[in-house]
Amino acid sequence: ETHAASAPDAAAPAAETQAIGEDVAAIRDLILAKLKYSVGKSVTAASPHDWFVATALSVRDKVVESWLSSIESSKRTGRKRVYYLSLEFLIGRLLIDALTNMEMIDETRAALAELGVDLETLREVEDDAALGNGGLGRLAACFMESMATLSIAAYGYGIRYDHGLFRQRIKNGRQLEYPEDWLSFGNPWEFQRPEIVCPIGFGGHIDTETRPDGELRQVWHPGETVEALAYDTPIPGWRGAHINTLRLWSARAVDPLRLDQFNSGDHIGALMDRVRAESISKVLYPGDTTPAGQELRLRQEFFFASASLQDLVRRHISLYGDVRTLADKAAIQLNDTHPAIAIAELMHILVDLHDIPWDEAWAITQATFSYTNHTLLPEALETWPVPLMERLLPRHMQIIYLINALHLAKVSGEPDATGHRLAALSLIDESHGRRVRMGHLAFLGSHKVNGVSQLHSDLMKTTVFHDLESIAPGKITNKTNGITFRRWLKEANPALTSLLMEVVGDNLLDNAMVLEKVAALADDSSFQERYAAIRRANKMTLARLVQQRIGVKLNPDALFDVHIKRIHEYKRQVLNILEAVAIYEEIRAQPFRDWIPRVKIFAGKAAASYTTAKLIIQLANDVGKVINSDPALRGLLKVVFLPNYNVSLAERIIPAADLSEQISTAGMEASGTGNMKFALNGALTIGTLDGANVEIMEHVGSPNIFIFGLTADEVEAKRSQGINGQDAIARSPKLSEALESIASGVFSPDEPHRYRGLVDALTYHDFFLVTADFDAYYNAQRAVFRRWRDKPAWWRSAILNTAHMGWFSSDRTIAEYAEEIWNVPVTPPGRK
Ligand code: NBG
Repeated sequence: ETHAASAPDAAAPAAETQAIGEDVAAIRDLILAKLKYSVGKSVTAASPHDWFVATALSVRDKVVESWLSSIESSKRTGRKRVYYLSLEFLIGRLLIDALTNMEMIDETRAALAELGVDLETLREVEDDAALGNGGLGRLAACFMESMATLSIAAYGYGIRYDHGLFRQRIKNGRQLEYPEDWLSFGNPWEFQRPEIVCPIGFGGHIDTETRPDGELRQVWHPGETVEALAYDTPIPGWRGAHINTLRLWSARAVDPLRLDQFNSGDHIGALMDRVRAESISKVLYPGDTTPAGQELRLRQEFFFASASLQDLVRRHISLYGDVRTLADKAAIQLNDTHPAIAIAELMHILVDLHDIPWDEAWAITQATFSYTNHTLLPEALETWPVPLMERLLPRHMQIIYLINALHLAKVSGEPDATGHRLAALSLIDESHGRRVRMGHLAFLGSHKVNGVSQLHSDLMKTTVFHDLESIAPGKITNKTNGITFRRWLKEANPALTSLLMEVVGDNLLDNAMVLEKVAALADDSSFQERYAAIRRANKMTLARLVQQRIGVKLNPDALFDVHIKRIHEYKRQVLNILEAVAIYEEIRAQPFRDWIPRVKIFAGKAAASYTTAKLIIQLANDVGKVINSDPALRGLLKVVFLPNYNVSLAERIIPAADLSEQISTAGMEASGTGNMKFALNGALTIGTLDGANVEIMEHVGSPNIFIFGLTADEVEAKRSQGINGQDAIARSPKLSEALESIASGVFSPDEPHRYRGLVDALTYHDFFLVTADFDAYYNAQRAVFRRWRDKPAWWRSAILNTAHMGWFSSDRTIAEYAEEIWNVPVTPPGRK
């Protein structure tokens, strides 16, 4: 059987220089060797997946060479290491990324072509590593790439989930969740490290022992032990000069099987311990609506925090001999509160296992840790019930109590120490049952705490961390998020990258600030034409994909208006759908006005238990179904929902977008990073003054972004007056009509009342202020139309967006963390 992947012009080897020709031949031979000896297939029998694995293994060899020397050199020079602890790494595919960063992509493409294989086909067969939910996980992946690019000796630590974020299917307009299975064909990028195994304890009891020096020591005897097994993935930085490690832990039972039980005939019972242990690394974000689900989530957090801490302390001691110098040689970044239990774990290691006095241990801990907050939404600020902590992690709960007692003792002497204030400062929330506040623990155990955009960092000081900030002024800093331009410009939009490099030079990916030079060409009509032609080609490609996936035909000359991200009420997909409905009715009423053909593109997943978000997905699909099949529209408006949004789909959609929807209720989106990817690729933003939109506006200039709606302050003021939407609806005929048609079943004739509840909520309890912002949004969309009609003005704005987005490179963000939080040097990339 043959499944050779096809190449368009396999027979025509490129006319390269001699050196490149030799490289191509060497790569070709290496791929052939990998196919034969590592995959075990012949050229005639190889499937596209086999070719993918062979190609991945061949570039991996180059990566490994550089990886081993990076590790050696960090050891030799005694460099301080950065440890990025994150429950999520939303990596996506790695083949094009590795080839790009190792600067082997053109040669590999040519080598494969000589073999009759198309690299683009191989790109598509790789499964996304979807070990994250959304922005937080993708940020971790961009940061890993930038830390390697800047030659920081960094490790990412996380969990190797057997099943990443669920696969989304849309059936009858509804989201269905299926398990994702990225490891089913193996993972050519990772190395299992069977020798690196950490025991992770849970439960049990604590004994008090007397140390030889007469001091007391607490000894934790866990009731249950699970093993954490390491898998390493090398992460190459740009130009491949430095390679870091992403170490992911997989859970394993200490005994794979109870042999006596198995032999006595209880075949399933004999495996119970194993199933229970392995469930820890089974799935990303297990549902936490049940107590069992909550417990599993806490087990995951402790499992990976403890394994990572044991591993990095062991490394430190083997290199430097003394755990007390940890803070000089290690910086640990907590990506949100998910790994915050690591603070108690380090105290346990220092105090209980290394006999370090408490105060000294606490000083080491604070100097080592720092914490990034990614949301102010109350439901996302983690707290754990005290009884659960006491049962699962009895010693860590004791440690948390002691941290809290010392902390409260310190503040209770102050004149303003009212009971109210102490309750707000306490690590234990006494108001909803007794719960441990993980954000407070992360704050107290860190020397720096940061938000992810200027607005968000400012709001942290006035809201959730108001009281803590007052006892530690200056601890909260801002580190506005960024994105890696290697993936989000070069890999996603190679044609645009080449055009830009013609203007700014080929060091664009070394120093993104050179993009500023492009601004000079914003009004140059021939440059505008070339820029626009690239967009058009990207839109054609996307239109083909949409046709393939959902059978809807798109007009590539229509305005592509794109809203892709997790589905959440605060992100206000509903506001966008309402505008679509309003325009739909207007076009039907006046079909021959000079309408601008437009395609609204939605994609995103809803949490499996989030009923309203799932209903919003259904609404988008229902509205699309009616609009797309209405002949009266003559194709002037299309609404499409692309299923199974992931990193790879984002890489296809973003370069084809004309308009980027960033329309969250102001004050609720901590930063956003999709907003940066779109603006870099030249989509204009329609958005609120929320998260990093504010800073994007400052960089691209307010004429080149469509800002509308209530500000964060106005949202707060408005909410305090009540969130009834009736007045706003009464004032806006377009809004009331759109709501009425949705509520009456125009888009759900099979079930006319499907959206009654949704519309009622907007009318009487509009917490996200959709109704309050509707008219402003509608008008901003009309301003978008006016700009679109003036093509030179549109392309000028688009080019200026690209030109001024250099600051949003994650290289800039990471350089700030390195200097102001981690205290480690950076080495900018450059030609070797
Ligand atoms: C998300 C925010 C985004 C932000 C990313 C990365 C969580 C908890 N937070 O606005 O919602 O861009 O983090 O910082 O996922």
